Amino acid sequence: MRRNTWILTPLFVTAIVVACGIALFAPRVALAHAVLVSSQPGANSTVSGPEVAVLLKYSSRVDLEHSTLTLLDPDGKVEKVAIESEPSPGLLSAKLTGLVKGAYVLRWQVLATDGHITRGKVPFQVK
Ligand SMILES: [Cu+2]
Repeated sequence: MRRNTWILTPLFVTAIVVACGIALFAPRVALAHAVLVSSQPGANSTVSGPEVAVLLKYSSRVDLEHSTLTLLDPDGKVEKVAIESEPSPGLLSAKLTGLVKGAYVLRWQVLATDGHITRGKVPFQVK
């Protein structure tokens, strides 16, 4: 019995340290890279053209110089969209102009301050 206790104790301590390490560290890693929290236009929403203001809110600050927006129009043409500004950390603004009726996909790629690139898309309709 006593010998078993001596063998198990270091393992048990190691297990606790590892579990705590995961519990403390994992959420920080998950929060550090930029995840899209909300968008305007909203995903799968319908908006009025021909001008649409874009606001993309991320979970962390992003590097504007290494972040890109592109727009896929109803004809299948892809166009680069200029990011206008970052009104607050992690919030990107842009303006879409000359939109016609149809289905669009706004694609985003951002570089977060932790060095991770995330990307995604926001499909929307113009009525
Ligand atoms: Cu990250």
